[in-house]
Amino acid sequence: MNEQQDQSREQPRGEPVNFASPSEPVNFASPSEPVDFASRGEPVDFASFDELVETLARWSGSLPEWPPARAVRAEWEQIEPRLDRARRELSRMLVVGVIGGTGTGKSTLVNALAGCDLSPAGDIARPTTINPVVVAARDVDLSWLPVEAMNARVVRSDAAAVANIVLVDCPDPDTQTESRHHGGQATHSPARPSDSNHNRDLLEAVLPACDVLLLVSTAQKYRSWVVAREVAAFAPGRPLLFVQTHASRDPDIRDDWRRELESQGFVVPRIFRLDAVEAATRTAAGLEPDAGFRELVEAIDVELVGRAARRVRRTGSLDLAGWFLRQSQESLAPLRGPVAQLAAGVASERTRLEGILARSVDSRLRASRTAWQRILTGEIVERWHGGPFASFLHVVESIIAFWPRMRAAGGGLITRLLSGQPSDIIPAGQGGWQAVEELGLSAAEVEQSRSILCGLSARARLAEPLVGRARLDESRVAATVGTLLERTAAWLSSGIDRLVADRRGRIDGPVFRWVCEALFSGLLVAVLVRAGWNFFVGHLWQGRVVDGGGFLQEALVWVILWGFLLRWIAFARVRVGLDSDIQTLVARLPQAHLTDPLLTDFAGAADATSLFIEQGDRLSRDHETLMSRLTEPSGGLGRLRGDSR
Ligand SMILES: Nc1nc2c(ncn2[C@@H]2O[C@H](COP(=O)(O)OP(=O)(O)OP(=O)(O)O)[C@@H](O)[C@H]2O)c(=O)[nH]1
Ligand SMILES: [Mg+2]
Repeated sequence: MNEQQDQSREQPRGEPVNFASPSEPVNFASPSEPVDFASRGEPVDFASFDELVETLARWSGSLPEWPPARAVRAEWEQIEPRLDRARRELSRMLVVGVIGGTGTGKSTLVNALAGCDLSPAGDIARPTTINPVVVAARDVDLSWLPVEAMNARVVRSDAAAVANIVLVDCPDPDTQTESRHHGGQATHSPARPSDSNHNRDLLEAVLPACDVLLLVSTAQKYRSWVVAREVAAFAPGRPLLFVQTHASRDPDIRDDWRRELESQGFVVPRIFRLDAVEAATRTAAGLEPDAGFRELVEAIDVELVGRAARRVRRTGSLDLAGWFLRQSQESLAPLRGPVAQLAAGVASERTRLEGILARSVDSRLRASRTAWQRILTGEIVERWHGGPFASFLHVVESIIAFWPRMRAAGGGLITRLLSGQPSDIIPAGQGGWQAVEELGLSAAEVEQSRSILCGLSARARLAEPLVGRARLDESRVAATVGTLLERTAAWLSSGIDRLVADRRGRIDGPVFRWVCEALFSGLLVAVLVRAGWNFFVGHLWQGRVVDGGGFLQEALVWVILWGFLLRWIAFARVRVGLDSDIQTLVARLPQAHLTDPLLTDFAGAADATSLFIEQGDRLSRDHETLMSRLTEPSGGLGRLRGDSR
């Protein structure tokens, strides 16, 4: 028998008209829902709850590689079917499981509620109830209840108290094994719950089918029967009723019991106190029930029947989701510190490696004076055309271009970039650490950072595949170094371009250019005028002997020297402040996150785990908001808050 046929059972007798039709597909977000809730003044939008459930499902499965997140997922997989079932069976009548220590009067109470002796009760043998007894109204179809799996006996009752609920008289999980072990003899042994206990299995079959748990205890049993131990696993999301029996015989222990329960994490708004034997007697005699029993019957009617049943399920679902969130938060709590430390560790190791890279780049750039000179002069000369000084510069440039270029061939990344060679070529056989040695990033430096982060990861329970090892294997070294080089080259070449463009702008103005041209041309004109004067005035007019090519040679030397002086002044202007510009360029290096590929696995893991924890916090807040919008379900129903004090 399975639980899915609940949609097709009969409408119970005396069912209030507002009870939703069983065949109606029920969903928290269905349009009919808000009407029901609005009428009760409960402003919870259950579409929001559906959304929360969906987000919880997504969140719990979002980081399966992280063991703590996997544990959260495993917990969710236990919870989800119950939430789903509660949603599908929103309008089905509630199953109330009566549980408690042996001899506390569970069967007597069930009989009192059922109005006749349906479940054997007494003192002849302990425990009296061996198998669960299911009490339901005569016309209620129980095909949805896993009676066989529960090993239960079904009995029918016409009593009003059980007209709209299904009662299950559960055997005491503490004792059944012991009694069976002793051949069913009446032994009142203080057996302890254990996983080998057959009754735990039985309870595990019965309790999942129960929507509400009715805890029965007595003045003698309420301390020794540790409710949390037996029921805690099933209590989340299940409203609870607490009943002290034997009222005619025992003192009132409700205050003390409440404290006991509260210390176990239960919310206990109310404890009923009644005498089941007396109640049964009065019912049989057709007398008015006494106050305690009447209050319980009324509470069942008000809190568990009709619309209240729907509310119980909804509240229970919300409670269950909250319980799951609290459990998750609790299990993630010890990891908050380590995850934050890992994130901080990634940041500090990143800064350390960036510092190493920045220092190397800085010293390399400063040391490459010749290369800077060449790149800057090359840039300027390329742009200067059409004047005698420009022509002089071009001639000088083409003469000196050979030697330094040849020397610059090969070399490291910075040398290649400054000599205008393509930066994207990693020389053959240099895929390993030696390719980035020039940048100061040796295998030892990187391994030092990675081993620190490995330690922090282990504390945050992060391992492969989320994070790698301290020492990268060859293929990863090649890939990482390749990416690092690529990024550094791209960043450096754009930085160098910007720097060069900036410096070029200082002398590229027409005024400076024309001043240089004028000064250079001035000497040329002076030489020509002097030569013309010598020839025309000195030789032809005054009859002096022409001094041949000597003057021209001398003039040429002066022109060249003057040209070089002007060239030096022009380039000096470009060079002034180069060091501080390099410093500015290098200061921007951290923003480029160039060393990220070296620690990318740790950074990714720290981000993913922090995000997982943050999302859990956000979901808890969302849940709290939903809970705060839900008015307390009732004055009588307790619940497991989850955090025992
Ligand atoms: N005076 C008094 N006696 C009660 C009350 N409830 C139960 N008893 C008696 O306590 C004894 C045990 O009651 P049961 O109902 O069999 O207890 P149980 O919890 O079902 O016990 P198990 O089936 O063994 O788990 C019986 O003799 C009952 O008559 C009560 O409220 N008042
Ligand atoms: Mg019993």
